[in-house]
Amino acid sequence: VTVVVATGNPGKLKELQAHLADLAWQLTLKPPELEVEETGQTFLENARLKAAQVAQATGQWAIADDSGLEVDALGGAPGIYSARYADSDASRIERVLRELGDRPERGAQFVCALALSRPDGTIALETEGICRGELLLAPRGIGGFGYDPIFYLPALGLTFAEMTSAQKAEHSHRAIAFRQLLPQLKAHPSL
Ligand code: ITT
Repeated sequence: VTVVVATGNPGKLKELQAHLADLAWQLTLKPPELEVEETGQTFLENARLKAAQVAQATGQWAIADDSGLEVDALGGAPGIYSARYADSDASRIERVLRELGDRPERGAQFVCALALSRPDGTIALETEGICRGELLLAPRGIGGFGYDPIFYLPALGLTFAEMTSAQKAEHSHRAIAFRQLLPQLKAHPSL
């Protein structure tokens, strides 16, 4: 079966392709001109919107990921606005660090919602994964994308940007979401 990976974010796309590599799916890219407005109020709502609209526009199954960083001391910001918080990864990181300042409360979590749509735009499967960590005072590491350089996992003593892609693929919010979704994808009668 052909499945469209409904993202325009190259860092995310790479990780989604890696998580989906075990399935016997033919993965295709979202047509770049196809942009979905994220009008939802939650990660899951936005993941559903993106999957459904890309599926209907292409006539294929589509999988979407809506994700972001929730900072405890900022009341969950940037949350679903993570991609819209500033116009580059560096300035997004700068803004979060500036708003958090040197507050001792450093807790944060990454959230990843995944939704799989049938070609008609109805949602077949969905799930959400959460990874808790801490925000550093300054970026560390060059791997990954987005907010990875400031997101620190005490259990590994590394930021997401200091991990290998295999380590991030084992511990991330996306990994946690896929661990729940993959068995359902493999068992799905139409896939
Ligand atoms: P698509 O909607 O086209 O998939 P996007 O970048 O707009 O791309 P989102 O709306 O889901 O996607 O925004 C997610 C943002 O949250 C993303 O741009 C990053 O800034 C951040 N983010 C999500 N997952 C991340 C990860 O694994 N590491 C670092 N930052 C991440």
